[in-house]
Amino acid sequence: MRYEFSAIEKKWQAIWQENGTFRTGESTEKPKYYVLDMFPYPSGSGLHVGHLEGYTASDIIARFKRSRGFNVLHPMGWDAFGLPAEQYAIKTGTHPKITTENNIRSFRETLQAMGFSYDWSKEVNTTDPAYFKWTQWIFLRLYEMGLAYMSDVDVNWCEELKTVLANEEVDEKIADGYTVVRKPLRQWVLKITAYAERLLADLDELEWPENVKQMQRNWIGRSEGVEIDFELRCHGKNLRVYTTRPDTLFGATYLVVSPEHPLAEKLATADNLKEVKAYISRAKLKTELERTGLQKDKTGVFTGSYAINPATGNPLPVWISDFVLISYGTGAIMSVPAHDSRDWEFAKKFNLPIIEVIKSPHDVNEAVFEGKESVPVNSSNSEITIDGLAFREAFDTMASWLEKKGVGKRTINYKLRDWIFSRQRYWGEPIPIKHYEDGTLRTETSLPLTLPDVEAYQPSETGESPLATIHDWLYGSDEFGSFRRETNTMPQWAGSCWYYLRFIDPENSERLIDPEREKYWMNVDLYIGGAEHAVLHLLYARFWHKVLFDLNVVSTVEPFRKLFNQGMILGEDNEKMSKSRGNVIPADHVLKTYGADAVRLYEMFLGPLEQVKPWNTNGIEGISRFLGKVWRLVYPEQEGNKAELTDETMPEELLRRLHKTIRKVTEDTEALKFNTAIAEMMVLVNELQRNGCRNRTAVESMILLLAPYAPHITEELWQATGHTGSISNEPFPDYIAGLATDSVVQIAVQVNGKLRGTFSTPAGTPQNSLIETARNVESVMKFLEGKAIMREIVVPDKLVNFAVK
Ligand code: ANZ
Repeated sequence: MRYEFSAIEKKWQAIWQENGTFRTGESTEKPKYYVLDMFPYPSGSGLHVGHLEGYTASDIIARFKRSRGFNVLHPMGWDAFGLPAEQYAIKTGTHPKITTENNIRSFRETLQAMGFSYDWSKEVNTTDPAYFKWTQWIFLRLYEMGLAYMSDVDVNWCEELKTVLANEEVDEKIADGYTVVRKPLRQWVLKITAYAERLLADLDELEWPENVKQMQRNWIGRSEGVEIDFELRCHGKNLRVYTTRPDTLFGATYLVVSPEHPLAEKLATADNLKEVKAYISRAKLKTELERTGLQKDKTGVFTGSYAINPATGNPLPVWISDFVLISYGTGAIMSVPAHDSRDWEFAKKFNLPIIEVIKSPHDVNEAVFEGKESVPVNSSNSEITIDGLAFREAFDTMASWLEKKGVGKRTINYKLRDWIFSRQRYWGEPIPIKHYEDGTLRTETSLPLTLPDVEAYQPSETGESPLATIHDWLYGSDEFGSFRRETNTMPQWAGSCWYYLRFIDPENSERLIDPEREKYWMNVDLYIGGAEHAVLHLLYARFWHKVLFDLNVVSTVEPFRKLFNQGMILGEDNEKMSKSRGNVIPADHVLKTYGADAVRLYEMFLGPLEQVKPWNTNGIEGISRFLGKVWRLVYPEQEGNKAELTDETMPEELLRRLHKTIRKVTEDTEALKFNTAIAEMMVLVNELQRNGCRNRTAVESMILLLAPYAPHITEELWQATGHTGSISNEPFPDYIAGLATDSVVQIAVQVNGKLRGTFSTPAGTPQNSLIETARNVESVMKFLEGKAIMREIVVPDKLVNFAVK
């Protein structure tokens, strides 16, 4: 019989659906395993082969864990609020709900055609009022806890999209060609900074890729420093700066404040006022990136005022420059041009003094010397000296001296900023807050607060959301008076901050999640997704999770125990797949041509899961041939009957090969090393075929090993070999340890760490006899002659090393 993937795949997908094969078990007696994908945004362009990579990986794990006796939760849903559906609505007038529904249908079909073993009864959709009721509920808890507040903030305003962007989104939008400017707007802000320390500390415990943890650490950006007061001459006031380098105080030769600093204009003396004012208004027009970017040309203006350096007693000129940000530290700095490159450039441009205070290998007037490796010099006064001290000691000595004098205070600063949480959009969760005429705010009493229908989706020029035009929805009154609803909606990140919880209990209308279920299922054991979410989504979700922990809604402090980033699949041209490049390989197309099992196997065989790798259509043909060989283990002839499987004994070598394969596939699958597991199965299939093997255990074991990878063909063959019931309910095969090792191993013999010979020996040969044989290997003997053997080091089955003198 021929292998007709298309009929077979459809047949089994229908059976799985009908029988609810992948329904999550209700029993809490089994150990649980929660394996989660980063759920997709259902875009209009559909899924491409890149999307399927991570989903295939998580599906293999889900199926593997089921066959290892776990109760597995493997759900799927839709992160469906967001800009593209709204942009499409602006262009076509189609309600984003309609677009979203259509896209979801097409996404779901593709995922089902891949044979993914999702429990579809747990599907969630962030735009469903039954879902976002709870997103709004969380917002109200944040509000009550003082973690959601309104503030006039300088926002990142995107001119073309007419909306505010999060700091985290700015770079990407600028790269896409949008214009982003700073502009003050009244916004909802979430106080993620209150959780900075916990977000940082708890990273250590997570089984996440080190680079992702590091990116989060950098984003949080904890720094230890000192705030130092410089007494302003003629003002009777202090100017407070933040520095991480109090050890360089003796080298501070001028001070700089941000243009937004409350003292900036006040510091201007009459002579300088005009220029200062002009500078301050020019700075407003620049974006943060333009100000802090690596642009060489520093700008600035002298205020005319001076402040006293507490270490030297010298008056230092106070400047204004836009490279100092108001949002960090105190918005003012002490400049140490000898040892900070920005300060150095500024000093060169405006001819300010440069004083070496860290021993430098070159003249600091010629080039800056940064870093903390060297020691302080020129750093003494009548009360203190830090000359010659190492950084830490110099820092502490100086900090303590400043504190004792009452002009300094140790502080910790974070780069992390509070999260600007409102968007001037239609297609998002309405923020459930009412504004009363007297200026008070109250929370909506009945959730969900749903979106009204609107005629036009375009945000207004003033930056208000289209909701502001729907008067029926907008205005109302209750016992507290007349109110106007909040017209901002939540950003796209909101729904994905907690969706992993809703999958556990999607139908619950009473609570966000049932506490018993939460205790059983959390944490997520394995979370698979793209590295592009290293900071944004993963940081926001961790923040909300910690808030929910504080509210006793969840019992764990972190949501995702283990994270795995799949490497991107590039187009055949080695470039990132994108519509504009025209190199996108749509999932539906390859599915039709090669079938789900081949696509699944092929994507996993492309290379290590975490690596970036190009698609290569030729490679998939090889996988199809492999599936053909598997098929012929049971159906050896194209037109003929099934093979008779027997209990014939297998040759020793083949038996060992079988058990080695089971062991390797078990271990590699567990470790998400799918490419090497597949390679091992290919070897076994070749060997079985070469030996014309009809042994039932061998053939059935091979089918069981392949089942998580290629679920359709293996179901079909499982049935063909006389079984009823789904192969998905079968346990993964076990190996016999004694048979799963090599029968003969190669031992390397070294003398003083250099390879001098090898020999073969049965696996498990005891140490003494390994040493004995090694000593007598001819090529080794001459290196031992006349030498005293001080020590033998043995790695069983691998190596003997003689340390000689
Ligand atoms: C003196 C000094 C000497 C500094 C030196 C650095 C090197 P991190 O480590 O990132 O926290 N700084 C402080 N506030 C600033 C602001 N609002 N805008 C721009 N720069 C600011 O950076 C802390 C350092 O960045 C501080 O330490 C300060 O410069 C600068 F050899 O003070 B330093």
